[in-house]
Amino acid sequence: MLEKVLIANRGEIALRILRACREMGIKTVAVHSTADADAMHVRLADESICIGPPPARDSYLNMTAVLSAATISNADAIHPGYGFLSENADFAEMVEEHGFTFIGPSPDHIRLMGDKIAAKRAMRAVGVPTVPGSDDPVSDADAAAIADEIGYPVLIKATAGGGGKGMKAATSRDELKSALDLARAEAHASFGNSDVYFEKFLATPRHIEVQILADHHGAVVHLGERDCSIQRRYQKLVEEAPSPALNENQRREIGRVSSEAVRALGYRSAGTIEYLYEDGRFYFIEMNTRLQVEHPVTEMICGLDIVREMVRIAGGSSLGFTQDEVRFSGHAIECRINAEHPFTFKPSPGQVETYHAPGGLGVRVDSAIYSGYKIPTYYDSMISKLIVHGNNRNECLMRLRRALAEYVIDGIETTIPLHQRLIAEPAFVNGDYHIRWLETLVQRIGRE
Ligand code: MV4
Repeated sequence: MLEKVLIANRGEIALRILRACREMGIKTVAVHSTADADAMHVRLADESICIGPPPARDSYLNMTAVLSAATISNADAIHPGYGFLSENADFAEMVEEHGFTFIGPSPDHIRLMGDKIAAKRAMRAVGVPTVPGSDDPVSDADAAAIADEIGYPVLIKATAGGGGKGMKAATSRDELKSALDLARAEAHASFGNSDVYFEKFLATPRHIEVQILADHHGAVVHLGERDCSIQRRYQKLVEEAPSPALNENQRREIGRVSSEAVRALGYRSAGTIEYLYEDGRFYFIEMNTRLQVEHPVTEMICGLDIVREMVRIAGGSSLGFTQDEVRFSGHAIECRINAEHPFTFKPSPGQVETYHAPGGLGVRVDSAIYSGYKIPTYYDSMISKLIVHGNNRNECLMRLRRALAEYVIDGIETTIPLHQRLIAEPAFVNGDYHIRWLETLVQRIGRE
């Protein structure tokens, strides 16, 4: 069993991992930049080590600094959280070469899923439906013929992509050349690789993802799906589980297909299979080989601790339960609260004056802020996740409305008023939304 875990992250996810470790009797080591000397994860950890100056590339992304901290503190394992080094296959490899356990999947699986065409091919080979498309890098010479075959509108995606960078739609042959040039330029600038592939463009799909856990001994379970369609510029704002769009048959099918694929690929640890869902059909787009921001909605409906399972799996333990023993109960919604103006999204760093988090039955707050905390400008603007559980979606919404009203964060602007507005919208109340819906709501608010 692991005795000491170094947490290579900051903010709420560092606390989340620290709490899981503490419950398991595992010692924790926090790392931090000089900007985070007063951060909550540093205060709560058993030990802490400063790994560099404020910019992430000089601290949280500095692999040598993180590995040195693990050596100095005599940690057994490293949990990367999300973001930063969490999906860096070279880092996972270095961690293991230095004799530490990487709390996550194998470097090979991280690498495979980082290459979007390779991931898509691998998934299709194990029976997962994918969006119709080229499945190979497209050359300038073949572009028009391939687009004609797929049929417009066509979406051009970067092979090395993810998160929407280097993605461009073309609605006709006239637009293809300029969209292709733009996509290649953006892909080159973002990833140093201008390879792109084509897919049929789905106009208003939902974004539905399936949470998986797999151990070193061949056991795989899925923990159901999350609907993450409420997003703006590829940043999710609200996630819920289960998806209001799926019926029980579709739910069983997407879960079964996802677990079988993960079993066939020999994947281990926690992972998420992302799909687009439109007109009753789902299509694989990407697999995330990390713990995700929105994992709590899944925990709330199945009563499991995903971080604890990741740590147990990394330590070599078997999953202690089977698919039949996973029991789903009720509904959960997460609101990501950012230090931003609620309607213009302008960042609002600064000092938190009064802080009072909501509580009571079915309310969970994952946050690392406190009264008097000064939010650094260097990192992500997400300062809290409010997660609410109810016996059904309606009860969950009533409780969420109550919890948002109770939440006090003074001294900075936050996105709480946007969440209050959003959950009052009839389309949201009815579960009738897709990946473009929030953008239209924001435009509507802008005109008011
Ligand atoms: C798509 C798509 C429509 N059609 N692929 C965005 C980032 C990357 N993860 C995949 N993405 C999309 N791929 C086809 N063939 C629309 C998106 C997309 C999206 C997907 C999931 C969540 C939010 C999104 C927002 C805009 C576009």
